[in-house]
Amino acid sequence: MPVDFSGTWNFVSSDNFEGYMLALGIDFATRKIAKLLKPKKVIEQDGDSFSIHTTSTFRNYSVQFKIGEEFEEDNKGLDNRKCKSVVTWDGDKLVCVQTGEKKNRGWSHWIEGDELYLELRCEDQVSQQVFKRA
Ligand code: VL7
Repeated sequence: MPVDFSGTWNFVSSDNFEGYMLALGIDFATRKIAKLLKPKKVIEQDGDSFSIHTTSTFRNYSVQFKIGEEFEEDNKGLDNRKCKSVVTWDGDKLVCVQTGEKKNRGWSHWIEGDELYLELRCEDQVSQQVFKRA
């Protein structure tokens, strides 16, 4: 049985989100707002199908995918760059590779106890976010 990421997850903490946003070329004003946000994640997992909704008081972002199936991602409201994304399992970790203009771009999700971890990667920057089950 694979891990079940389904549920509502509330923001706990993050580190180096600023470095990640700088690597993505996010402007100063947007970064100042974005770093204060405490986003919520709602994840629906049905077999190999996932939807991840990230919501905040400033911007929302949603993505749907099936494990192993490449999809076009537009990152609308984030850096607005398009990339080809694919999500696979690495053991109990969900690993997304986002191929496009930015090197080494992607993210991973995993669960430890009642906490959801998100590692965001872009170029030489790594940011980690922690969420707790609502
Ligand atoms: C993670 C933000 C910075 C622009 C607004 C910030 C709004 C709330 O990749 C993500 O999640 C994955 C894994 O769960 C699924 O899509 C979204 C947020 C990355 C990048 C760009 C700052 C402006 C944050 C939507």
